[in-house]
Amino acid sequence: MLEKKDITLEKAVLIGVITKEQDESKSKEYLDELEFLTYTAGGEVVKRFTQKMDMPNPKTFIGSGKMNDVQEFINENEIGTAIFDDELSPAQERNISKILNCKVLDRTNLILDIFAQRAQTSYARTQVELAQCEYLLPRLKGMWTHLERQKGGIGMRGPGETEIETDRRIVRDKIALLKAKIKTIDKQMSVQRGNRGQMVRVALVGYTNVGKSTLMNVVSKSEVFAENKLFATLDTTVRKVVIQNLPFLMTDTVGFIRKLPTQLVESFKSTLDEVREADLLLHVVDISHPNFEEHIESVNKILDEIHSSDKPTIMVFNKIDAYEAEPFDEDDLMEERTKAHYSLEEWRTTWMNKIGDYALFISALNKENLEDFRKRVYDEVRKIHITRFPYNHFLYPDYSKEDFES
Ligand SMILES: Nc1nc2c(ncn2[C@@H]2O[C@H](COP(=O)(O)OP(=O)(O)OP(=O)(O)O)[C@@H](O)[C@H]2O)c(=O)[nH]1
Ligand SMILES: [Mg+2]
Repeated sequence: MLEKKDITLEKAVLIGVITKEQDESKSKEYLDELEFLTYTAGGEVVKRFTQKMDMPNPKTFIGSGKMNDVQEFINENEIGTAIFDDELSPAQERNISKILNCKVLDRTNLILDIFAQRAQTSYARTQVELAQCEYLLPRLKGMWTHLERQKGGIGMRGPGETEIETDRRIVRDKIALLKAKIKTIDKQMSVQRGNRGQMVRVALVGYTNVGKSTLMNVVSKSEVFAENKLFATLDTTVRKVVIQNLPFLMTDTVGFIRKLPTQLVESFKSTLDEVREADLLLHVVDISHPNFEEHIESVNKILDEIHSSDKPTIMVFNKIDAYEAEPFDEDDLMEERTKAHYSLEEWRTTWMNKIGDYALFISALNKENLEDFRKRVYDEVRKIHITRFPYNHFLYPDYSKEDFES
């Protein structure tokens, strides 16, 4: 049901709003991300529409004038998909689909769809399917009357594809079934985790596409799939890593994103257990991304939701090779100097300085500063290790560069 299909790029338009909380540049950044999500899902963005308003219209998200523009454009250019940069309420989705007469998706839809495409193992598939069913349930009413479900493509993969006639009861039964299935797998996984003994567990966490898997591969010499698309990783990989004789476990897991659908956080609960049960977090950040500070906030918010925000955490600022400050013209008196103009050195003196030792600056791709990285991780893992195995203390001296060749 969740087959990955060859798809030609589907033409889509994006629709976002500019509000008091979300100024023009924020709105642009969000739409950039939405475009990246669309591309990852197999779509091509032909045009973006934005509207300034105090808050989204409760009936149709944007106003009727703007909606006319969108409708005209869609008709003239044979666009099949309109994607809204927020979660639409079931009523909004219905109203808009009636007006536009094309496939209407929101951010949540898109993320769920990418997860469905990317799920490799039956466990990940089951988790995604559960999230999709939960998203679908409140939206069933009248959903298929004006649109044939057979249109396929983005947002249409997954449950429901063969179940146009489904009523809520069937979906509810399915949810119960999927939950039971997940519970069984959870038990097995939890036993597996228990079998790993008392080894120190380190989890890579971070926004999607920041380089977690790349770092995992460099450090553990493994071959986890990494690529320049969102949500390359859905299944958790655990590897034994040894730094200077000190063994520990490193986990690479699913990336986070702004407004990660709650259904997904819920159903990926056990995947996220790897994070919850970790002794040390490596919070990887793509410092070359203009929005990296907001990414950190989103990740922290999700860590908080899964009760993991008080763990020892090393912030790993990755992609320093790609960092570029916006050029600043000192003579242009109209231009105000902002964070976007900071050099990496300046960044280091900001709040990053306050976390001191717990901030690292690396390039996983170019293998820059990896020695620092190994040393910091070694020190931190060692601290935890010797509380668990006090008699092993003498085995692991302070990390020194000379002794360490690998
Ligand atoms: N320039 C640069 N690119 C990097 C660096 N590290 C990773 N990348 C690239 O960033 C992209 C994403 O890398 P991944 O390792 O797949 O990122 P991830 O955090 O595992 O992503 P998800 O699994 O999607 O959450 C890939 O194209 C990598 O080659 C780096 O240090 N510098
Ligand atoms: Mg990954």
